[in-house]
Order: sequence, then C-alpha cells, then structure tokens
Amino acid sequence: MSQKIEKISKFLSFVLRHQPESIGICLSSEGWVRVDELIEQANLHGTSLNRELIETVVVTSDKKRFTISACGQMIRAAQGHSTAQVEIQYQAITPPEMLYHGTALRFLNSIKDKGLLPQGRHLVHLSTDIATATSVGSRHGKVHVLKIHSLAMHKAGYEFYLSENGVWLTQQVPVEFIEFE
Ligand code: HQG
Repeated sequence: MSQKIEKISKFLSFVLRHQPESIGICLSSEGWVRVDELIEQANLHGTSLNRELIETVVVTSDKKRFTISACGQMIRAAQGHSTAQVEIQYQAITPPEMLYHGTALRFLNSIKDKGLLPQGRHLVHLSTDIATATSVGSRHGKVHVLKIHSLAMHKAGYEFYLSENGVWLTQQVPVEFIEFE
C-alpha cells in the first residue's frame, strides 16, 4: 500500500470509528455516512479526499476495514468503533469452539484479574486464527496469544457477533474462559 493510501486509511479509521465530530460529520447508529458528505467535510478540514481515493482504500484494505453500501452512496467502518454515535446491531451467532486474542505481555496481570474488556472500543475483538491474533497483539508490545473458549462461553449465555470483515466480537471475556498458556 502506498504511503498516501495508508494515510487516508488511518484518517478514515479515525473519523469513521472514533472522532467523526473532528470533521463535522455525524454517523448513523449503524455507522454510515454519505460518501459525498465525508469528502466535502474532509476537504473543508484539511484532508484532501475524493471518491477514487476512498475506493482505492476500500479495495486495498488488508483487513477490509471499510464497507461501501450496496447503492454506493454510504460508507462505514466494519468494526472497531469507540464513538458514542454508533451502536451497530450485530446479529448474534454461534462462534467456533475456540477463538484467539493477541495482547501484550504487560496486560496479562490485569487480564488475569478482570478478564478481557473492550477498553476504549465498544467490544472485545477476537480472531479465528493464531497468526491474525499475533499481528493484532504485536501492535501493543511483546505479544502473547490467549485462547478463548468461545463455544463454552456461548453456551453459558454470552453473545458473539461476526463483523462483515470477519472479526469476532463480544462484550467481554470472563477469565474462566481464557486459556493463558
Ligand atoms: C487489552 C485492529 C488490560 C487488549 C485489530 C488489547 C483488531 C486489557 C488492548 C482491532 C484488558 C486494547 C482491535 C484488561 C483487554 N486489562 N488490558 N482487563 N482487556 N485488554 O486496540 O483487540 O488495524 O482497542 O488485549 O486488527 O488490540 O485498527 O484492541 O491489547 O481487530 O483495523 O487492551 O484493531 O484493527 O487495544 O485491536 P485495542 P485490539 P485495525
């Protein structure tokens, strides 16, 4: 990915997940905003944006972070939100037996104490494979991958959701469902 595209991708993550108000846009509760409004407001606030750049980011995003609506007029981030404007009504589904969460070694004591919490985001993010969890956790420091007994959690009444880009989500993971070693 070119540096310019990566910069735009980070900008879109910032405004579509965390701070839409920073460029004066308002997201629907499902996270959508009109593409033309996003472009207009981005340009007004100092980020040069156009439809072609957005489409390049959407298509080249390694994690398929952004979704353009079927009619082509709206865009949203698939997951990862922290803004109070958004509360996506994900459909609860049955998870696989095991999911993975990559974290930093320095968080382990706190996780052993409180379980996995969403921290700044709305939901805890889980991966289907160890490789993805490893790369997610490495963003925070020396990585440690936790095994999550997701099916057992589901059977105990916890809900799981799958975002349109394949990230598993849940409200929290109590410590008894986490395998640390
Ligand atoms: C940790 C990326 C202490 C948690 C990825 C994580 C992902 C605790 C950090 C998405 C804790 C939060 C999300 C507790 C959890 N005590 N630390 N009780 N419970 N933590 O970035 O899952 O590239 O908000 O382990 O691919 O790392 O942005 O969450 O280390 O899908 O598209 O608190 O972000 O996607 O960090 O990553 P984050 P995450 P993008």
